[in-house]
Amino acid sequence: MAVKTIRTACPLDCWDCCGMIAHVEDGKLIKVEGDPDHPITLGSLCIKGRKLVDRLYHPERVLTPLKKVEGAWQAVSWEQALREIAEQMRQARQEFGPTAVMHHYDYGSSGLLKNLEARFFNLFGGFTDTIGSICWGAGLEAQKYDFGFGKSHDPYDLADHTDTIVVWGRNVSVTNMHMMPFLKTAMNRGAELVIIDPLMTDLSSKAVRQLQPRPGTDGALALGMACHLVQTGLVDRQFVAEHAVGFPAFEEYVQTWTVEMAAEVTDVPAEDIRWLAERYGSGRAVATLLGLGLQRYANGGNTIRLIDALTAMSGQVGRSGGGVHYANQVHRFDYQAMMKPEARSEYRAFTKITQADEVLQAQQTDHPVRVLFVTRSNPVAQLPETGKTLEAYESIPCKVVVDMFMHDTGEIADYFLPCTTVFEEEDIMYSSMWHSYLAYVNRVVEPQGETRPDWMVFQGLAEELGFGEQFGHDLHTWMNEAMAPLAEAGITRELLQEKSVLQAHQEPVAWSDYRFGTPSGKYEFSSALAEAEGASAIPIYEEPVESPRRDRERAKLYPYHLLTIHPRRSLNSQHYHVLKMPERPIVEISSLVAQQVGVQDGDLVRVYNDRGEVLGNAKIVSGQHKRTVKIEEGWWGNRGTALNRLTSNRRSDLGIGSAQYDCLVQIEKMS
Ligand SMILES: Nc1nc2c(c(=O)[nH]1)N[C@H]1C(S)=C(S)[C@@H](COP(=O)(O)OP(=O)(O)OC[C@H]3O[C@@H](n4cnc5c(=O)[nH]c(N)nc54)[C@H](O)[C@@H]3O)O[C@H]1N2
Ligand SMILES: Nc1nc2c(c(=O)[nH]1)N[C@H]1C(S)=C(S)[C@@H](COP(=O)(O)OP(=O)(O)OC[C@H]3O[C@@H](n4cnc5c(=O)[nH]c(N)nc54)[C@H](O)[C@@H]3O)O[C@H]1N2
Ligand code: SF4
Ligand SMILES: [Mo]
Repeated sequence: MAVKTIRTACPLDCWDCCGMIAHVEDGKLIKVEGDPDHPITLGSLCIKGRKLVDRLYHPERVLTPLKKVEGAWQAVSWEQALREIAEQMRQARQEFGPTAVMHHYDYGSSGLLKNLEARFFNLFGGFTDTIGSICWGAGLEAQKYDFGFGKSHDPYDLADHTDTIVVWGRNVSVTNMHMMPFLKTAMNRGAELVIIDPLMTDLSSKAVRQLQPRPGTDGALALGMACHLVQTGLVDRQFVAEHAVGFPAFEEYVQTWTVEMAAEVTDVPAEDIRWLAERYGSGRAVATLLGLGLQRYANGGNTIRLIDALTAMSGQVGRSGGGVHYANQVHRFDYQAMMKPEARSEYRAFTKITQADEVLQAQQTDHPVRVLFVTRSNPVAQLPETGKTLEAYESIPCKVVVDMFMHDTGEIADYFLPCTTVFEEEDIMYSSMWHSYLAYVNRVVEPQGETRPDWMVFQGLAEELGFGEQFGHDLHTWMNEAMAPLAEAGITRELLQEKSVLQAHQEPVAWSDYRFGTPSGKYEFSSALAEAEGASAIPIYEEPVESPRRDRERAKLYPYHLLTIHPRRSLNSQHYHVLKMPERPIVEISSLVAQQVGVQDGDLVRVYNDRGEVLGNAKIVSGQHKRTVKIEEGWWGNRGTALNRLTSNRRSDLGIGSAQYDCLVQIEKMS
């Protein structure tokens, strides 16, 4: 039987959004490879992309709708499941209004058609939404104030024109591996690498220097550098006068700092702060690659604003080889056409991060939550404060999870509706957090069992609820509507399907025209919009909440910073069941921590604070900031480790983001 190849794309919530080629034999997907014609991902896939095939055919995949009856799952027909869920929704709406139905989602798959979920809830009359982003919300909001929105340079600009690459809180080789060839090209040309990360990364040995701030203090580091630029006359006065507003106010604040103060706050030697500041102010090109690690703190939004300000005042914005590479919000779809917000009569927004508190509060009022839908997400594992999430969800009488596997969230549901994987559906991927290419997803194989694409699940429910016609049924029509604004760039659905990959926006150097998206049209060191929205007009430094400088008492009980960073081999919680995993997580600690708590390599340890505890095996590593503890996130509670029992559900300062790394713990050896 001949092998057929079909072009598609990786749906995972990742920096890279790879083009993929699926190899199909006799109706079965035998493997996927990287698409060599994709201009950024250039024919390689990571293990997470390749393992999607294992997820497709995994024996534990749920293939029929399930209903929980007296604590046990029973297979039911789609017809029964949808009829009963629609009935629960109708009752909830009748008694308490449409906001008694709540929807939590994330980006387990980032297909364009996944946005039809919102169309369904809006046509229902409204719902309780969860807003903000547990992922990158703080940074997006920060860049809204500074630049107007997040826009990154083309990676080829970095490869060809950068002199110094500062990787700031991004674990490039692990989470963004397709950046690596661009870094290598730049370094082969002579560009130098600087890492700013409390932990050692694969790239650390390639760097000319690594700065290791105490977790959550990068804002102070940026301020220390800003201070040195001011003191040594290295500010780009032309940029701040012609293309920016608010620099005098920011400069005044900067002058309340000294390099020595920054060194004391951050644990980074003053000499290193001066050295890097001089690179920024040298007139040569410095590209800053921001990650998400440094913003998962209570001060995360201001941290990003302070780094943006450092790059702007040193003349690195709008120039080739420079720039702040963070997000690339340039995919201009018409989401409104797809989601129909005008159709709803009521709406309530909880935040993704604090939804547990808000649900529990709502249950005491006349507007409780009676039905919960969870799509593309595993909130019981991934939201902070697992204990609270469980309590809140338990108070909701009808919970519907649309997913592929019985994970921690599926387990506590009342209905589990099985959806297709990317290989069994047609869609468009636009999910790169970094580059500006769209990719077409062609259906590769027939759906397994009775699985259905999410849109079909919601269409079925819409029919049960009497608004099937308004919901519609033609995926190409939905795609065309959403893609209308892209016609300007010459992109249509047909063309994208024909070519597989197209660039949504071409601009090698972000902001090179100095026309920013802010209200003033300039770069804003001081933002009236931020102030109007309740934030500080200029970016400021505040200590993280769980910090020995801010809360001595807490730090006495829980002296170490816990960084639950993204796992090397899994995309969040999605691959743990297809990987060969140790029984417990590895707890990486420095020799100082090991000595203080009396632990040796391999010992069973308990990592704990007042929110919860987790067991793991200690691994003593050298080089990391000496008071940090690293555990990779994504573990499943139903397989023994609920890591987010340790983290707090406090919000970041801007953008309703997560502060999951703003977390102090203690460690003890178990016998
Ligand atoms: N393999 C893999 N790839 C992924 C994912 C995955 O789960 N696995 N997840 C995807 C998703 S959803 C996302 S959001 C991205 C995340 O991509 P990244 O931003 O790379 O991910 P993080 O793991 O949050 O942390 C990045 C780095 O920040 C460092 N860090 C932590 N705290 C601080 C701090 O206070 N200051 C500084 N300077 N650095 C700090 C950590 O040590 C870590 O090396 O990756 C995507 N890609
Ligand atoms: N402690 C700690 N916690 C964290 C983080 C951290 O760094 N540390 N990182 C945070 C970040 S950045 C993120 S982005 C979140 C991620 O939080 P989540 O998005 O909740 O996490 P995932 O594990 O990626 O789960 C996605 C789920 O979507 C399902 N899925 C995949 N495709 C589809 C589809 O087409 N339809 C439907 N209905 N379901 C689908 C998958 O099977 C999986 O169960 O976690 C956050 N949580
Ligand atoms: S997870 Fe990211 S790097 Fe891996 S295949 Fe998917 S898009 Fe590419
Ligand atoms: Mo994320």
